[in-house]
Amino acid sequence: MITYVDLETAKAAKGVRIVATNAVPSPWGEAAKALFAIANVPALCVRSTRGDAAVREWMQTHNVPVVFHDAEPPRSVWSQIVALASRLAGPGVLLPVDLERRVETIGLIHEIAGEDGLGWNARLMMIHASFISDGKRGFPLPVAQYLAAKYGYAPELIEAATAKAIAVLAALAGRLGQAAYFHGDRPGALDAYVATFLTPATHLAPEDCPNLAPALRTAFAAAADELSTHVPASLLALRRRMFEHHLGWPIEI
Ligand SMILES: N[C@@H](CCC(=O)N[C@@H](CS)C(=O)NCC(=O)O)C(=O)O
Repeated sequence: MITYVDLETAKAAKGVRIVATNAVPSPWGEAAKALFAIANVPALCVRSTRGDAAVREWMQTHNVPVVFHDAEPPRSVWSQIVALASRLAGPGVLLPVDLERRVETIGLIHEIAGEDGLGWNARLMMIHASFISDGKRGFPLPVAQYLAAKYGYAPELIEAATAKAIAVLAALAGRLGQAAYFHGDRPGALDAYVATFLTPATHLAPEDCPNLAPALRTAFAAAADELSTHVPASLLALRRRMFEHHLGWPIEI
C-alpha cells in the first residue's frame, strides 16, 4: 500500500519511502510505487516538485524516483529499486528465482526503463514534438529544452528512437504470448514496468489521471500519437488488468 505523506513524516519514518513527481504519471516513479504495491510492502510516498529544495537535498540526486529504505543510502536507478523491492518482497514474488528467467526479466525491464529503452525513447519523441511545433505539442518548450540537455536529445535520433520503442513493444508482446502475466498467474516486476511505461504510449483522458498537470498532458499525448497504434492488444489488456486489479484506477500521483 502506498501512503502519501509530507517530507518531514517520510524523513522521520523507517521502511520504504519513495520520492516521486506529482506533475505527471512518470513511468519510472509509477513503476517504483507499483513494485511495492504488488509485493504488499508498505511504502510512504513524498510528492516532489522540481523546485523543492528540501526534497532535493534529501534525495541527493537530480531526478526522480528516489527510494529510501531504513538507513540505507538512497536508490535512484531502476535496477537498484527493483533489487530492493524484490529483496523485501521475498524470493519469487517480483523476480523469478530461476537464474535464466531472472536474467531475461531484468533484460526486458532494462529495455523498458534503462537508457535508450522504451521510456527514454518516448521522452525523446515528446521533446522532439515540442521543438518541431514550437512548443504546441509535446513538452512546454522550456521543459523540452531542460530535458533535451539531460537526456541525449538530437533530432537525427528520433527515427531510430521511434523504431526502438516499437520494437520493444513487439518483443514484450512476443514474450507475454497469451499469458495473463509474464510469469504466470500473479504479477511481478516486469508486469509493473510494462503497465506503467505504457501510460505515455496510450491516450489518457483527464479522468484517467486527474492530477496530471494540464501543460504536461500534451507531452504524453505526443508520445501516444506516435506509439498508441503500435501497442499490441495483449499489452493493453495486461495494462488494464494491472490497474484494475492491483494498482488502482484512476492513476493517483
Ligand atoms: N534515474 C532513474 C531515471 C529516472 C528518470 O528518467 N526520471 C525522469 C522521469 S519524469 C525525471 O525525473 N525527469 C525530470 C528531471 O530530470 O528533472 C532510473 O534509472 O530509474
